[in-house]
Amino acid sequence: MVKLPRLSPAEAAIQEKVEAGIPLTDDDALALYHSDNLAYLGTLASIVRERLHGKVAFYNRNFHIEPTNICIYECAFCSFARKPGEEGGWEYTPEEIENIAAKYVGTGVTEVHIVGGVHPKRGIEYYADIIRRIKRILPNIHVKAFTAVELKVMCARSRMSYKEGLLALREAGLDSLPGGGAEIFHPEIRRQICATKASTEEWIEIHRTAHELGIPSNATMLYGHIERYEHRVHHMRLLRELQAETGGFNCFIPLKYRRENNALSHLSEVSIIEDLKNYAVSRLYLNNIPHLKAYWPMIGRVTAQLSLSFGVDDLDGTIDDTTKIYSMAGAEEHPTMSTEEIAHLISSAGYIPQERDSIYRPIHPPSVVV
Ligand code: V47
Ligand code: SF4
Repeated sequence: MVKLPRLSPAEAAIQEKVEAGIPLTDDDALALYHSDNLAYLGTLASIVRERLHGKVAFYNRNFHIEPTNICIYECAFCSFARKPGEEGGWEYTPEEIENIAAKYVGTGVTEVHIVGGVHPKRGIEYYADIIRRIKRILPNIHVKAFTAVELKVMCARSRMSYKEGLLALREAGLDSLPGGGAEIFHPEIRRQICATKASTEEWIEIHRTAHELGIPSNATMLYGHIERYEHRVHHMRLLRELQAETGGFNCFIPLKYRRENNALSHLSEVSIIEDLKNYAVSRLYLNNIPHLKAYWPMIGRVTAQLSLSFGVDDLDGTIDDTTKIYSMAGAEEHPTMSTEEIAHLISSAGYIPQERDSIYRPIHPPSVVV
């Protein structure tokens, strides 16, 4: 008879903490990252996931607008950005953005996610105008817009503090902030992959300011490039600390580095095993962030399904997800999934599909696809 591996005393001690709801230490998180026992990681992460959300897996109906890919920065992992005048660049006019929004009238979408390059000339007034135009066309839409990286530059351009800039955008209809631009907070890595854009301290300060104004936000982590496990744990520690202070994060989204068409293309992408391990450790360590999201257009449908058994409770990316950030970096070319398809993907993995709004309130009873 094959002998199943027994848990080491260290693994058993972590399990006891997880069962008792005791927050894990940085060393615990590192030990989990170094574990090769995927079944153990999935089982532990599922204890937390099911304590918080049972067998429910959320999804929402959103669409993306990327107003421009013109960017003043040159992040080493980015396949999306172009310099002004460079081939492949785009800058939508406000009217073109209105036309994009108009396509979604009557479709049942509840959220628009707006994120793009950091344009050299556009300030808060420009982006506030865009939000107002979208809300005139889709009055009930939730506007989740602008990373801290974009916000830092638009506030500076308009000579506003973060608070003034966020208040002006909220006045125009901004509802929450997406989690992008966080990448890896540790200075040793940030210096190498995105030295010049918003620093760790600035990213944290912008999210803190948003939370203090009652604007919720998400947080991301770009993993699987030159960082080590220690850097991921440091990244999540800063997020856990800010969450303990403000409670303003809705969800955490690990973003897997994709290698095509960027300055880090010589690196290989990490395996599915690493993806699942990373979801599990994130769920276990970030005990105070309620939701863990998998962005399926980037990892593919199969890994997204598996991720539900490694701590993930939320799958992002429905309707026709036109985002180019990932398709330009090697992810699925045209990532579209209908609401029926995403609900089926969830139920066939043994979970209960639940459509949500942007602050995780259920929209219909579970499993009802309207
Ligand atoms: O900050 C850029 C990442 C982010 C690559 O808040 C890459 O709900 C992988 O933040 N390989 C922007 N990732 C997108 C983002 C996001 C996505 C989905 C949902 C939410 C949310 C936020 O995209 C950037 C960067 O970390 N990114 N290039 C790449 N080659
Ligand atoms: Fe610009 Fe964002 Fe790309 Fe960095 S990741 S170069 S800030 S678009």
